Amino acid sequence: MTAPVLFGAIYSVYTRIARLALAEKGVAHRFEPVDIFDPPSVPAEYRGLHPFDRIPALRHGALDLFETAAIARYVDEGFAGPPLQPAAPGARARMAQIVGLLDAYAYRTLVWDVFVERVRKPVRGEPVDEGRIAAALPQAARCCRVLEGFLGGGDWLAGEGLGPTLADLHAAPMFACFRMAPEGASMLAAHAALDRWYRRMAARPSMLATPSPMIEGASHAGA
Ligand SMILES: N[C@@H](CCC(=O)N[C@@H](CS)C(=O)NCC(=O)O)C(=O)O
Repeated sequence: MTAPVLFGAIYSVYTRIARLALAEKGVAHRFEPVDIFDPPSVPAEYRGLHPFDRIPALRHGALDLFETAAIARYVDEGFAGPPLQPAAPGARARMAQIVGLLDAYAYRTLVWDVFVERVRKPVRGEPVDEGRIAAALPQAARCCRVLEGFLGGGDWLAGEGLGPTLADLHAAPMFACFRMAPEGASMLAAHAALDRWYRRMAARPSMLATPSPMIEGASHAGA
């Protein structure tokens, strides 16, 4: 079968999660840029791949997939390389729980309410909604507290006995954004184990190989 094709944007948090899974597994693939925040540039073919107009999506032979958690799971289960999910049902379910809570409770808060408001809007010359940031911080703190609890003194969110799992790969791009805001950096510093976890993740070759232009400071409208 031909190599998988990942459609997405290098500035995108969710695309980065999929790229991390591909990199951690060492899967050769093609990257097809789709700038979802510039609708006229999005190829018609892509609209057929993702019925909700988001990125990323993955094509592998006859299989088309959207939703990052599903893509990352397929990358782990469909290819050789180090396992990114615990084998034991309980540990695997806990990993899926962390991925779910990141999607449901962390992404919008950490990325849109804090990072985009505090870091991206000034770059774009847009007014910052201080109320939105202030309202998000308790939820951000709750995310930090819960995730730190899952670390439980270990190195990874759900991977005792393994290296990082899909939970770590899901979380790291969100925290890469969050910590760019002073509020995020100080909140991470106040959660020492989570801060150490982030530094551990940030040093991985997969993270170093998938830098986000937004985090390096280049201007872009999206998140
Ligand atoms: N549930 C989707 C979320 C993907 C998502 O929200 N991607 C963002 C970029 S990081 C996007 O496409 N945003 C476009 C928009 O909000 O219009 C997944 O897990 O893949």
